Amino acid sequence: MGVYWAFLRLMTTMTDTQKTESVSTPRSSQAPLPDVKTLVSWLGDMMLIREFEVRAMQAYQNKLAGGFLHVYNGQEAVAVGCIAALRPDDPVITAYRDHGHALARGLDPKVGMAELFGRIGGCAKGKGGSMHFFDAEHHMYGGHGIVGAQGPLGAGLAFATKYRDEVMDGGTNKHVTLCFMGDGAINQGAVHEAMNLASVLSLPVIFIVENNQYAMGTAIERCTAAGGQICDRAAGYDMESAVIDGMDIIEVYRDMKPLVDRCRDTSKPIFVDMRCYRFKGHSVSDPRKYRTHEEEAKWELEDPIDRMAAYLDAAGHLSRDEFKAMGKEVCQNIREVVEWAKNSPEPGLEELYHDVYVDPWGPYTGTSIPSFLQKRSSDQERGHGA
Ligand SMILES: Cc1ncc(C[n+]2csc(CCOP(=O)(O)OP(=O)(O)O)c2C)c(N)n1
Ligand SMILES: [Mg+2]
Repeated sequence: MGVYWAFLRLMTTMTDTQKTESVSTPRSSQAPLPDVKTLVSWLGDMMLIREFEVRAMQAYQNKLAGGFLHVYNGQEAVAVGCIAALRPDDPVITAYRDHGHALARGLDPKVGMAELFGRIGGCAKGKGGSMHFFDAEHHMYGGHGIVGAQGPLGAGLAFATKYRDEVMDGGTNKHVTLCFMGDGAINQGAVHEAMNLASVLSLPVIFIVENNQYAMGTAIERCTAAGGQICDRAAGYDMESAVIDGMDIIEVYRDMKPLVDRCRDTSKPIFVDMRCYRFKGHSVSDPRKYRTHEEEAKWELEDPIDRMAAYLDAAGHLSRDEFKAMGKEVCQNIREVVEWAKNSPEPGLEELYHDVYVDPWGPYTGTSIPSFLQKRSSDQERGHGA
């Protein structure tokens, strides 16, 4: 959070093309803001996600975390602002850059960090890692590593809630599903099938493209036809769409809330082009040679945490000293999170085949059961298994 006042400068230096505005949500229909306490809590949530990611990267370099690691630095306003527009029981699903969404949804950061470290205390008992954060209690349905895979799943979640709400609960309840994806996912066939089905079946789902302008090292204009106007694709599915400035949590919330409310009321899908930028590489091992330092520096001036802190300060809601104190508290919190995760044991070998199929052996009929599991398997066959 180096450039605290940067956004004020940015306001005077941004060109018209860099500014985004909602296509289908006129300013007059923006939602009013909640109370100050809630606004400050959004800032705290974004700071928590940022610090979680900073410590996750350190842990990765120290070999405490393995596999892949895709951090969310720069995009915090998207997850926190969108999820603030939901009810706690609305489903959320996303891709592999998923830590921010899970934390914004209420996942205990200790449990998230333990998942990164491959420990039993993790949300998937350490077996999923960074790309597979899952928290059914908070209606966070992953964490998906296949680009675009969450598109059909998001439509399916919306179908499930609609069926339950309308058929089983007699229309007394209505849910909205948020299906986040990267800009790289919009060229996946499965996403288009899901959008078509969502429109045809009138499903209450909002497809939110976190348009950070790169799919791994490939810039959107190099791999996506008409990449500057991806909302045009929504028109092909007779779907309402909006462009939102994803670097400003106030804008995210004020634009998203009416969309969420409308989706809940009408049970019609919506498509959002959420303009944002990831501050770090695609994954931690990405040297970022496909973009310039100047470009990165320009976008860092839009840091969503600094912008929110400056907004609260200018409005007289949070002084700079109070902001610093919040930062210290978050750092201390995440230090404890890392210690907790380190102290969580690794899962035992017997966990290897658990939670894969409902029946632990699934369709397995072969003879190559690992020796350490042979006793357990024969116990199960005799009906003594867990
Ligand atoms: C179907 C499929 N193809 C390719 C990959 C390899 N891959 C992993 S991430 C990625 C880029 C996705 O970029 P984007 O959707 O913009 O998400 P971001 O990383 O920017 O959040 C690719 C091509 C994959 N995981 N799945
Ligand atoms: Mg991207």
